[in-house]
Formats: sequence, C-alpha cells, structure tokens
Amino acid sequence: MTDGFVPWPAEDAARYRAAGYWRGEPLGRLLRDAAAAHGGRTALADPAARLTFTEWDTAADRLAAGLVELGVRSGDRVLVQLPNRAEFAVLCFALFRIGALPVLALPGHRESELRHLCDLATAVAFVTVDELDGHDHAATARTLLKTCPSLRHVVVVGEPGGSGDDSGDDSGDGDTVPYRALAEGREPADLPGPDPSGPALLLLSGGSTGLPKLIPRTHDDYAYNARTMAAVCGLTAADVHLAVLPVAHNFPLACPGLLGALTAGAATVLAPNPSPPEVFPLIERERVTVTALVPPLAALWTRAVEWVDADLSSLRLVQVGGARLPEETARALPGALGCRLQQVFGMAEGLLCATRPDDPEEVVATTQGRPVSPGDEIRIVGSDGAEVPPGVTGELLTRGPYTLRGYYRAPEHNARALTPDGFYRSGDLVRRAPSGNLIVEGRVKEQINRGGEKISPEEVERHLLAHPGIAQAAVVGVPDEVLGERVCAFLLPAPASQGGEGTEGTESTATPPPLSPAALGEFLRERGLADFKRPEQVETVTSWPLTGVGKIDRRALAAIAADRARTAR
Ligand code: OOB
Repeated sequence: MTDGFVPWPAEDAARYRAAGYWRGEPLGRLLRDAAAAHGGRTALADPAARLTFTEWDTAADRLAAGLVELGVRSGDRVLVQLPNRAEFAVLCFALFRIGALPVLALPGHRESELRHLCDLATAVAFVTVDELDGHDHAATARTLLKTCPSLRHVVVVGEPGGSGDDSGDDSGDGDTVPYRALAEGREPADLPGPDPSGPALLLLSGGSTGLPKLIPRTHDDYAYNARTMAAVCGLTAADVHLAVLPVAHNFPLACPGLLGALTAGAATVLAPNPSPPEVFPLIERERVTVTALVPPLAALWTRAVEWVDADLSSLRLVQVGGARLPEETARALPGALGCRLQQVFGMAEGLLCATRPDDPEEVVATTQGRPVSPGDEIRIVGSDGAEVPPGVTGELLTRGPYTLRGYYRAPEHNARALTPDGFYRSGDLVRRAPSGNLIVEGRVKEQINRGGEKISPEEVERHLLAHPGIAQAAVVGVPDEVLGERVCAFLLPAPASQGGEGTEGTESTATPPPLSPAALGEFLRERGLADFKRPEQVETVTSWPLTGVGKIDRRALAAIAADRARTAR
C-alpha cells in the first residue's frame, strides 16, 4: 500500500465493511455505474461543455489512456489545480481509474503552496489551466517543472505556452503537454482496478501548524462520504447540483457535491464565478435544485435577490458551511431564496455534521447539525482530555468510517493530531444542544477562518520574516462583519526600519509607509503566496503582550487589532 498512508485498524475496517459503509468499490466504478443507469442524461455542464454520463465515462477512459502513455502509474501522485470546469471531473476519474492520486490544490494557490504540495507528495505530474483571474498558471507550472525534483510532466488545459512565455522557445521542453493532446483520439486502456481500501485522492487540510498537510481519502471512505451526504440531502436523479465553491474543496466535491450527485444520477453544473449577476441566471437556466455556499456568499445571495432579477424557484436546498453562519443570515436565507437551508459543519479530514431538510426551523437556524453517519463517534473533551458534562463546551474529537487515521507522510504531526485510540482532534470547540445537534463555539487550533478559507498564521509569519524590515511577526484573525474573520499581521520592525509608521492613513503621502498592507501584499505575492492569505490589516508593535507562560498572547493581539481598526474608522 502507498507509503505514508495510515490505514484503519483491521477490526474497525471489518466493522465498517460489515455495516455496509465500505462497499469495496473503487471511485471509478461510480461513474461506470452512473453511465450504465443514466447514460444519455446530462451529467456535467460548464460554460464551454456539456457531457452526458456516458460521455464523461468515455472521456475519463480516454484521458486515463493518455496519462498512462505519458508514464503516470498506479500509486503516483498528480498535483491538480483546475477551476470549476468539466476537465476537472474528467481528470479526477481518469486518475481514479489508473489508481493515481489527485492532490487537489485550490485555484487560489500560488507557487509557494504548489511547491510545498508537489514536494510533500513527490508528484510526478501537475495538471493546471493556462490562465485564470489574470494569473499565468502555465508560467508557474513551468517554474515548478524546473525546480521540483519529482515533477516530470506538466499538463495544461488551454495553451501550454502561457500568455507570458518569456522563454523564447515554443513551450517545448517536451515535458509540457496540452491537455487536449492527451485526451483526444485514444482507445481506453485495460487498467487493473485500484485497491478500494487504499487512498484515492489527497485533500488539503486547512493547516494550523505551519504548512498544509495532505489528507488521504480512500475509495471506500470517500464513496461512503458522498453517498451518505447525497442521502442526507435527499438527492435523486431529478436534482441539479451547482458547484460554485472551488470544486477541489471537499464540500462541493463530495458533501454531496459532484460525487454525491453522480451517485444519485444527478447533474452537476460547474460555475466559474459565484457572484449573483452571473450565477442567478445560470440557476434559472439550468433549473438548479441544490448548491453549497460559505457564509459570506450565503449573506450576499440573500441580499442579491433584491437587485438581481432571476427565477430561483428551482432551488430546494442551499447548504452553508465552512465557517460559522450568523443566525441572522440563517433566518433570512430561506425566505429570500425560496428554499430550505442546511447548515453543514464539516472538515476535509472527514466528519460531517448537518441539519436535515425536515428539521424544525429553530434547529436549522441555530445549530450546525449532527453527524451524518451512525458510524461517527464523537467525544467532547476539556483541556484535561476528559469528556465534559452534557451541554458543556469542549474540544470535538471524532473517529469514524470516513475520518482519517493519519495525515499523509506526517508521523510526528499525527502523534499530536490524533489520540492513541484513533480519534482526530478537530481543534473545534463545540457543545451539544438539548436537541442533540452540535453548536460550534470557537476553536483551540491556531487557524484563521476567513469566510471558510483556512489560513495558518505560522505559514504567513514565515513569509513575513523573510522581509528585511521585519524582525518578528505574529498573524492573527480579527472579527470581520463580512468574512467572519480577516487577517491581521503584527510586526516588530527590524532596527533599521523602526519608527516607520506601518499603518495606513498617515498624513504624509510623499513616501509610502514601508510596511503597509499594500507593500506587504506585493512582497508576499512575489514570494508566491496565495492572495487570500495576505494581511488586510497591519499593525506595528515595539513589544509583545505575553501569556503567563511567556508566549505571544494572540488573543490580546486580536483584541488590539479590533480596537485599532475601530478607532481608525
Ligand atoms: C470545511 O472543511 P475544511 O477542511 O476547509 O475546514 C474544516 C474546519 C472545521 O474544523 C471548522 O473549524 C470549520 O472549518 N468549519 C466550521 C463550519 N464548517 C467548517 N465552523 C463553524 N461552522 C461551520 N458550519 O470547511 C467543510 C468540509 C465539508 C463540508 C463543509 C465544510
């Protein structure tokens, strides 16, 4: 089995099989079965393509043959960074069929994150798009190809030369190939099916300590994940699922998402852009019935019905998760969008909690639901590790048929992230409401949740410390009305630049302050860090508030940041 993968203990695996959770079917078979049952019906739609289940199935087989010809083998890792378009779905299934593991990067990731993922997974290939949102992904891919030792091939959807090709050659070092050349005109190869109990893909963790970790999801566990969420949402072949969040994320991918829709014979519409003027007409045109949003989008859509004229009457269920949903939005959304709301408290590591479509309004508006599988085990513990009395807030620990038993290639981290008996420490603070539903109260992990996007303060701090003007840095999350939290960097300037004001809004406009958010943003962009991790607020300090044990007091910093933002307004 793949090195660096922690399997479930044999007795648990046997239990999950006996209970029927794990069916021993590789993910590739889900598509084969859907093609057999629903062949000629629409399965995928994006602005450029429309595929039936049969077309999707055949395209995956052909692409698999092309990838094998390129040298991709069972067990290989392939870094994937694609936006919401049909190629993503075709590629994932091509890789599932080979038994190669997609490593699912988000479209917002840049060279720094991609390099880390490539090196951690020792990826043999990187599949990306030529250009997206003004960023030349093909150029980044070429840089990685030169500098990541494991990387042998880059596959580009679109023009492999990239818009800003400065190499002078015709994009040909032989290792960069256009996606269409791999996909077209091939006969399906005869591939031995992968072991369904082994890993099928690697999802990204939000990351709290340092750089993102990789989460191995097996064929068995991920199929169960998708099927269970499809059942919880009551998905049928009559549904039309809309992916508006980046589909490489677990939520729109498999909760129930693209994979859950597939298991139900429902179509998935892939939207490149979640903004209401673009997506509402799409909902009307495609008669979308179900979609997944993060809280800031849920709030935006709820307000946008006032100014975007479209018929949203096909919508029956909107799922919201990824971050705390304000109760006000939870109460307003169903009326505004004319559908039911489902709160989802989930994690790429596994556990999914959700309210159910027939729950009382009060439960849906005020809780984050309950585990979706009878196999999910939950413990809510205090700082001493002992379970807290019912109704008391504590850290959520969980174990179950689709929750990881270890991050990929991370034995030391795993020793801390999981208990000796295999419970995953979520880092989330929850309490159980009398109804049995969980309420997320906060977290103990050092992570910033920016509207559902997870940011590791340590990762951003490491980049900031490379700045010559910065001696020390601490990055914290500050409450934000729209995003829930925003990123604030506290900086202790290096001696030479001390006295530089570092904050915005100073009177002198002649020389820009050296450590302004804009200047730092540019610095971080040059270092290849994703834009969404850039500090939106920057504060300079001359000393740190410390906790009782002498560590930087991040809570005090967050309070200072909120205070300074208030007075700066
Ligand atoms: C989802 O997955 P991740 O891996 O990006 O983030 C997981 C973390 C949780 O541990 C929790 O801290 C936070 O995101 N979270 C929520 C939440 N849902 C997730 N915090 C408060 N309220 C919620 N409803 O975010 C994810 C994965 C699958 C489905 C939905 C979300």
